[in-house]
Amino acid sequence: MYQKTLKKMLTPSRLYHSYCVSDQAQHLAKIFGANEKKAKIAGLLHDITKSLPTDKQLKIINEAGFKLDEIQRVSPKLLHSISGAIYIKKFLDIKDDEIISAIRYHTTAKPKMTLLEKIVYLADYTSLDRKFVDAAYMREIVEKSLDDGMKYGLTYTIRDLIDKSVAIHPDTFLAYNYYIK
Ligand code: DGI
Ligand code: FE
Ligand code: FE
Repeated sequence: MYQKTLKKMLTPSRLYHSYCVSDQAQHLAKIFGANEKKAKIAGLLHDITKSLPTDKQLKIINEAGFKLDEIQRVSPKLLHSISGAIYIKKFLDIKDDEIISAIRYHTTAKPKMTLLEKIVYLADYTSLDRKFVDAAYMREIVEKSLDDGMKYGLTYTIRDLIDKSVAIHPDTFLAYNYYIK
């Protein structure tokens, strides 16, 4: 599914990551009773524009009439979730708003996420290709509770962003405030 597009769009390591996230998203969908097919597709396509240079991503975003906010304009890593959501709708003819939204918010997260949005966000952290120290521990948390997983993932992300001295997007800290409760 979407193999040609994925191979054309992604570097080999990003392609491998996408397959791993797809598997993990399907696994989590099975545990939590979400739509497994949608989870599989959203996982597969979540980073579809990640290997594109920034100028190409900006072109996709601008042509769709999407206005970037102040933080998005200075944070290249935030662009691929926006350009990815536009890309799958425009070029892959995906009409499912749940899949589109799961890709749109897979990097920052946001408050009150849907089951599929949480699954894609967390599959991205807990896929088998993730080797960071906490990945195995986080895999255990996530299989018990997606909301505990969100709390853990957002805490980890915000710490990491502070360590790197980069801007924290409002969606990220609003999600953090929502899920630490
Ligand atoms: O695309 P992946 O690498 O698989 O994972 P991702 O989509 O979660 O992207 C992670 C990157 O996004 C990581 O370098 C941190 C960055 N990021 C996440 N939230 C924010 C952010 N960067 C900024 N500047 N602000 C955020 O709120
Ligand atoms: Fe990503
Ligand atoms: Fe990813």
